[in-house]
Amino acid sequence: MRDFRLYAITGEQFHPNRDLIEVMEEAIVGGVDIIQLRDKTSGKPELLRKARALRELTRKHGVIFIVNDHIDVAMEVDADGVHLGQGDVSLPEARKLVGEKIIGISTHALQEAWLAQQQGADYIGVGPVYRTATKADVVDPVGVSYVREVTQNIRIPFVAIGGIKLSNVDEVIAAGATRICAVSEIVGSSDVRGTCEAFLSKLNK
Ligand code: TZP
Ligand code: MG
Repeated sequence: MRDFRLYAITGEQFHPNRDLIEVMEEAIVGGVDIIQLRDKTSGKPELLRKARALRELTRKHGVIFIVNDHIDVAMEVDADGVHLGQGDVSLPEARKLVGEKIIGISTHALQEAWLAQQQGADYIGVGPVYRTATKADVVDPVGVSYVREVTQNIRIPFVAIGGIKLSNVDEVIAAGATRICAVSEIVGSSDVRGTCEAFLSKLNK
């Protein structure tokens, strides 16, 4: 897959008065190079509507577009890929369905990271690094020590996620992360573009 540095995931609960597409476009202008539609509440028609709109937006800007959980939606809107958790359909099963599209896998321990790498994941999520209120089915934070372990042991691209803020990202970068993902810190910001630019300037140091 094409490499990326700053990964934004949708979280509409963090901008109740702003339009999804407007917020994600601001993130793209700020330098986000991959976007994931993550929506645990909408029904299929609503999901498809959002996915189509985000596909159009990301195509216009040349940004990678990933759909969380819903392989059918990803295929229907021709997203670039899907992101799956440990409890979702297995990677080999997903690969049969998506072919060459990107498959990202959430991991919380080195054993999961190894398996994802061995099974052909295109990238892995590494986290939650810090405590986060964004994910309901919370796994305990894995800390920057897991970021360090993955940096030292895993060859495929990884993105650090979970409770990452401008105020703590330096520590995550120091542990070896070169790609960062955030939900609330980006889409909940009163200056989405500025927040993305600030993340990138830290990543580029
Ligand atoms: N997966 C691991 S942590 C997380 C997901 C989707 C939520 C991250 O949200 P935030 O607001 O950046 O902590
Ligand atoms: Mg999932």
